[in-house]
Amino acid sequence: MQQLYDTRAPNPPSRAILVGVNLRGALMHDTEESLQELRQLTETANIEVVCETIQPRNVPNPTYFIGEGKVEELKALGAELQADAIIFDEELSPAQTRNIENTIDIATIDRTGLILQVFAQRALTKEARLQVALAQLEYALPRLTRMWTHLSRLATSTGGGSGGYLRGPGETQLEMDRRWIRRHISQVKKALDTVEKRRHVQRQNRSEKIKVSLVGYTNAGKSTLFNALTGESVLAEDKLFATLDSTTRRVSLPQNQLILLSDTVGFIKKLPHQLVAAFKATLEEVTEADLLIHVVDVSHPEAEAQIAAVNEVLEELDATDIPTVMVFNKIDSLEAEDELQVLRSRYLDALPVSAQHGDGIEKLMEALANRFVERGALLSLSIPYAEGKALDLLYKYGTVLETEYAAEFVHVKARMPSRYFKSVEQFLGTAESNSEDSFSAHASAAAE
Ligand SMILES: Nc1nc2c(ncn2[C@@H]2O[C@H](COP(=O)(O)OP(=O)(O)OP(=O)(O)O)[C@@H](O)[C@H]2O)c(=O)[nH]1
Ligand SMILES: [Mg+2]
Repeated sequence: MQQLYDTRAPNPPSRAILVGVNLRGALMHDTEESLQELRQLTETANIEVVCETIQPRNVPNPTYFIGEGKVEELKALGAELQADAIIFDEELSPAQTRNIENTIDIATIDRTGLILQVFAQRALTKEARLQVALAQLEYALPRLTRMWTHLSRLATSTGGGSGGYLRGPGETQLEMDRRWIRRHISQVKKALDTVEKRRHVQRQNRSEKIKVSLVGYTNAGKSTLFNALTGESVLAEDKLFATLDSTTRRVSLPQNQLILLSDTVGFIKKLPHQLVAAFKATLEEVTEADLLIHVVDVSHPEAEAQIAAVNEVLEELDATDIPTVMVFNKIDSLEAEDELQVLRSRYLDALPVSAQHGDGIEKLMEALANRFVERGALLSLSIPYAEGKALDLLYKYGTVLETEYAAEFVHVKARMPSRYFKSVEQFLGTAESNSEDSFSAHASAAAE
């Protein structure tokens, strides 16, 4: 069973040539930036980059994506530099991958395959490993190239010895491999189902609470900000996809509201759709949030393109309607304040912070608190001492503004979101203390 989600290739490559393609209409600068990110991904996968090359082309060559001459050039270069992988900054079709591999005789990996490798290496929990395994298998199904030969080896090891997985009559090796992958996909899905049911129960327990989720490009500083807001110490490091699992903690905001804050997996340009699909359960922290905090690394030269990439993934997740607070992180790394001007003019409400140094964190907390205050109606309540639970609920879901301990009652002024009214309604106080906007607010909030 262990192998079911142990998808790390037994002999990963160690020396790679990176290939970018500058297609007609694309800016060379963008191709270079993208290749730079591919380099970071490659290094994250513990593969050394021995050479980088960019080929300008009008359109992709259907057989090889790049030109035939370039393939020959790569073959010579690969031999000279002792490369054991060619990594393309594009999504190659299964046929293109096969054609290049057959000609060059070096493992050929595309951007999607590399991202999957990084995820496979970084997945720590059973759930993350199963999710990555599912994405890898879906990706492998139409390909079955060299990269996946370990899967066939795995087939014999999980298939119960030589008799466990025999080729059917007239079945080619390829068909057999495909059959094996399909069977494996359904096994992984089943195992994932079990893990996710447990997560679902956990989540149901939280359904009454205000959920806030950090989203953003990988390496933007989400985990660092999570730690700054919660006092936790989840892993934050200068690597792509340091976080694959989500972590949720309670955070108490300045006006006493409690929220549940989640840190989760980062996004990247051209995030493989197999991964988005496989990580659906983990990403529910995002899709079911009441509010998103979009963390941007404003010291990154590609900050704006990264915002767009994050928005694209949010669209794919159908999460664009969730209210979002934009946070400009790493302001300590800016060389000049005016570097921010363009972004600032585009995102007027964005909050500048340095998650690492703590600048702007208090303001962010206040901004979050104000958002949730707005959502509640103002109430005056008189709660008998025996009904302490109602007071707990106010502290938990609402904002307690004033308390006065009298002989028989605690008189409380608080704001409470409409969905929790029912739980405290019976303690609504006198007409005098409700003379502010409470009843009308109550009525309009209840009608939401
Ligand atoms: N200078 C500076 N560096 C920061 C700041 N916030 C985070 N970092 C650094 O940025 C790197 C990435 O931070 P993480 O918090 O791991 O980023 P993440 O968004 O969680 O990244 P993934 O989990 O990989 O998607 C780390 O090296 C942090 O120390 C900041 O405010 N200023
Ligand atoms: Mg992280």
